[in-house]
Amino acid sequence: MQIISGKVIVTCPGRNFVTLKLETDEGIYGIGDATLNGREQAVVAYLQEHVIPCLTGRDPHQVEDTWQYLYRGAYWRRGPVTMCAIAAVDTALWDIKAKAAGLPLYQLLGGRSRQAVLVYGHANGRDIDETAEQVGKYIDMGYRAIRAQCGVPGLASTYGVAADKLFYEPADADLPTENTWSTEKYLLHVPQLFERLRNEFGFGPHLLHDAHHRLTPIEAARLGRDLEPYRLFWLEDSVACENQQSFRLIRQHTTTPLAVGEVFNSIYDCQQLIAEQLIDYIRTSVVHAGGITQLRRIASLAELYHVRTGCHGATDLSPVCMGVALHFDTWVPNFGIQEYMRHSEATDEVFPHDYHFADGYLHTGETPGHGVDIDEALAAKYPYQRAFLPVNRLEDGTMFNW
Ligand code: EZ4
Ligand code: CO
Repeated sequence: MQIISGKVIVTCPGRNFVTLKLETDEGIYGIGDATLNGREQAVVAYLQEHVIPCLTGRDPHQVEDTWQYLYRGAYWRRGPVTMCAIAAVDTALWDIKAKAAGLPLYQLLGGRSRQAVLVYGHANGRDIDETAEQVGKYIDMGYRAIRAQCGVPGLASTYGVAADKLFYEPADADLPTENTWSTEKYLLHVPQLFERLRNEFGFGPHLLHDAHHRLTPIEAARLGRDLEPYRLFWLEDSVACENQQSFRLIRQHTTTPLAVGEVFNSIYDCQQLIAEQLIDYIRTSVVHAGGITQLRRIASLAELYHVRTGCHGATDLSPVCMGVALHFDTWVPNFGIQEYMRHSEATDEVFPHDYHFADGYLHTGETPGHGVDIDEALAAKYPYQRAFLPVNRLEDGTMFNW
């Protein structure tokens, strides 16, 4: 079999998605997600100018060799743009291999390790009452795990909280929206949210929280300690993690489980975090961490150190990424949980897929390949619309982490 063409499809059914489609001389094609939120066109150019021309004529079955070719062959290693592009190729090749074998992808990875994939949804509200109401709705929908985010008194907007709708979509403007932040106000408020949620819903449902890289290590240690009575499933992205040593200090002070890694693109981004057992969950995703080929290496490293997986699954990761993640989750021995924000109806129509939600779990399908396709005619009806993630400033105007 030979790869005969590669095509990049950009579509915006409510938000932007970049998809790679690789075709072979035997009529089998593969699909990969290449979406990098707010930086979509950089990956498009990387694929079109620097990757696709090198793929024509290659044997699609050589997934590992192609990964190494694109990673080592660029000379310039790592980085989100590069690794998204490599992920898209890798995913499309795994799709082709599984279709050629007539098997769902999880069978090629090692087969089924569990019946279904535990997922968590996002509850958010402008205040504690509204967040509690949303958590109740998720419980009613059957969710067993829920991430809770809440507006902070005195701040006009907070990460994770929708302004006018309950469906949260942060990449919301043609130029970056400006938000304001106060760590002091936030740290006082969050424990009150979880006190309320445990009082109202008990300790049955798993509760999670995302600090979105906004704390220093000692602030994260404080928050982790304050949240201990409420037994979180995890505290996510407490500090920005370019410096992996930061987690040593947090770890010394709290038993709240720690998760990080949605922005990581390399196994080296989490090498120390994992090997020193500084975290409990690694959040790397198929699309942002170089595809199945690197993600399973990360998971295997993590398994040695009691670290479990918790793949990123926000709406900016397309249904293609979600479908592949579910095959990975169905197989990976050290599975923890999968993030699952529902895509809009328009998005689900553009990307027909065979996974489904029931009773708090996502179930992967049995279609050969990863089970997600793209309707190109429908995709063409939704042209690209530039959209940025917000930026964040402290109350005195200092540029901060969003
Ligand atoms: O802000 O995916 O855990 N989920 C998150 C997401 C991220 C977006 C960024 O593109 O933190 O909401
Ligand atoms: Co997050």
